[in-house]
Amino acid sequence: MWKILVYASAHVSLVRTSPQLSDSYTGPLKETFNDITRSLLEECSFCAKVDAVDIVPSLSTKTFLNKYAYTGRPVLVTNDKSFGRSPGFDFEFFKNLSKAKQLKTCQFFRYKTKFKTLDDALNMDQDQATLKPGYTPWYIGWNICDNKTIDIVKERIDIPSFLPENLAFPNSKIWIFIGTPGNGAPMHLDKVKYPSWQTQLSGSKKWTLQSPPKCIFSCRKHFEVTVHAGQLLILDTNIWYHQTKTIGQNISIAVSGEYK
Ligand SMILES: O=C(O)CCC(=O)C(=O)O
Ligand SMILES: [Fe+2]
Repeated sequence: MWKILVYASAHVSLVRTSPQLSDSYTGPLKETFNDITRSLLEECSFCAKVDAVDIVPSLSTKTFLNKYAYTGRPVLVTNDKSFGRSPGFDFEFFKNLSKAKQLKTCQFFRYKTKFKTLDDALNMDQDQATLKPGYTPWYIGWNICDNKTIDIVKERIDIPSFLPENLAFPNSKIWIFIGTPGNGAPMHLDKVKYPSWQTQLSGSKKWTLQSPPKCIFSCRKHFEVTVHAGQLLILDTNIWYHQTKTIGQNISIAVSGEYK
């Protein structure tokens, strides 16, 4: 059986434009081949027609639901009307929540920093937090999953205007990513339950997206898109490999949630 599989998968790589064995051949090899090809085509259909990340000024709920929400097609929205409700949503805000013991998290990403916990990170040296010359660079992320904290934070969040409220926050989690220029998250694939939106609240961040290696013959491999303050990205982080890097001079702050 393994021989058949090896043989069949070798052929999958060779026949991208004609994914069928000769019509005159029937038998187990053809079935296996067709199964593998069909499942690869299905699994790669989300990226097969993506030439670049779509960039649109705004989205209606209808377009969001029909074209992007569940197709895996990423989109950058540059001028969504939700933006601007949360001017005080910054490092100090989280630092104060942390001091008041109101910031409960389920997951903390320290990335390249040495901070052991989110409280440690938010308690960093003031010069480091405010990017004074000579500061040590940092980039961190975390997930707020405590309902009380979520309610406090939600009041200040810019949920995309086109996202129906009953689809937002299916699992009551909010993600925050903050850091200094030149830093970000390494290339990875997530295992969260749903696709995500992420709003850039300040600074700018370059995203690099990659389609899965198994889609090498169906999809473009590499995409880049820069998200500036006031813009938001819709991305299924479970199917797109992704990496980020803060660019420009300012601290990058972004808030993210899933939708079902
Ligand atoms: O914003 C970032 O730097 C990383 C975000 C990320 O990995 C995610 O939303 O899954
Ligand atoms: Fe991620």
